[in-house]
Amino acid sequence: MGGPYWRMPDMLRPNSLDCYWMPYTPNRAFKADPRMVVRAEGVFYYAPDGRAILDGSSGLWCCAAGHGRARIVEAVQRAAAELDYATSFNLGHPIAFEFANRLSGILPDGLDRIFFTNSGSESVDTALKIALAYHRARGKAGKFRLIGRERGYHGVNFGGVSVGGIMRNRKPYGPLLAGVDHLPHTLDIARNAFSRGLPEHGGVEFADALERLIGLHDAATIAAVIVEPIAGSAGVILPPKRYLERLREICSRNDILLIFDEVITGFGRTGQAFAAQTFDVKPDMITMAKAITNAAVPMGAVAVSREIYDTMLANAETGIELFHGYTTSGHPLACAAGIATLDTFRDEKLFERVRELAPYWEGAIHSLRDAPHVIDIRNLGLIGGVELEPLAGRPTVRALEAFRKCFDAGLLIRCTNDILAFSPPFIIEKSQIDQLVEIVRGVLKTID
Ligand code: PXG
Repeated sequence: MGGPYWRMPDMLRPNSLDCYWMPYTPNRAFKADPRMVVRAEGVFYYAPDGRAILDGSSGLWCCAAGHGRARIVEAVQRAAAELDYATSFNLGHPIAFEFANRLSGILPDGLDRIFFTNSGSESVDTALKIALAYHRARGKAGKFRLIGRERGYHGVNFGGVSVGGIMRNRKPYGPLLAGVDHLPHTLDIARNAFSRGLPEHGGVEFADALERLIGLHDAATIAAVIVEPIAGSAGVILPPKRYLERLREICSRNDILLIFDEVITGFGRTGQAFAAQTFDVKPDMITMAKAITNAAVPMGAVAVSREIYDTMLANAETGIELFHGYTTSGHPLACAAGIATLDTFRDEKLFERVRELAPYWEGAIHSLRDAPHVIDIRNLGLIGGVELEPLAGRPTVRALEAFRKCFDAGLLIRCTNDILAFSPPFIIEKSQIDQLVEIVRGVLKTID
């Protein structure tokens, strides 16, 4: 075994890989042939041997402003020295209020009450609980049902897995939450392959599946629908035209809350701060995480409509209106990182940059259409998905092989099923987009 990991200086190399149980990783295979990074700056990671690896996935849809941003680093350092920690239960610290105020400034109008969490998974479970508690506060405790979507990913906690629609995330964990149902996913390669931006076909008909679920369960039992405006983890699945608008209409007509899970699409990825703005559809809650702090410190949040917040407060006769919260909700270091991240997005006009780069990105990624194995390409903002024909009888193998070979060729991407997913930092240059596409093209030519 002579890979880069084994060439690390002894001082840098951990003495054993055994103790760390890595998440979402085949641990045995990984530890036999580890891939490591030891540093990051701008759009590059650096391997132990000093090799630069172009970050085609912003870490994991996280580091939208690029890596190692001095302003964020310094803000976190200052915050750590000033107030390392304070609880938010019945005690305030100014920076949490300040960050919530700043977030409200980039959210859709009226979605400006912010609950802080530490991850996307916690944001999702928080939003689902708020939905149930809100209906109860209005005297509608019978609205308990939660509707997700096939192929949806809403994190790994029990609520999120229950409304999620990825079988392997659900199967080991028993019956999950009761009272959950799922909409069909919106991927329709037969009709929409190689769409640029939003697909043309199926929007209204996919959304109308919600009418059927209402027919089955009765709207009086349904609390909320949760969807990712663009499904990320399942492999970049875009909403066909009119889909989100139609879901909004049906939810409003039936007194059902609509939750957008914007853990991936939030913070400029689609060219506006939130996909709700890009698509001009206003949900009742937005969940977020990842790029909220450029992932420099873990954090998540739920933006809640005033109507929900005011109703909860008005109906809590005395005392606490929401029995929910985390020890590290509104952590000072995370809030400091978040404010510095918003400053960076604003001062470097990074959301505008996404809008400017998007047409170039679209052209570049769609140039892979003729590469071997490619059966669909999907894009929006600075998001791209390239779907490969699965190897006969061996699904996922081909994309995993592409992922490994891209890494060896100096490019980090994501793969899921047989889909390659791309989400580069917003500071990527056009020449680096070309480099990314050429590495993928080269790799696709070499795999079976
Ligand atoms: N919702 C959505 C839409 C997500 O994409 C989560 C919730 C959960 O966030 P946390 O912070 O709890 O992980 C996510 C996470 C991938 C990939 O390969 C994406 C995520 C996680 C792991 C892999 O695209 N997104």
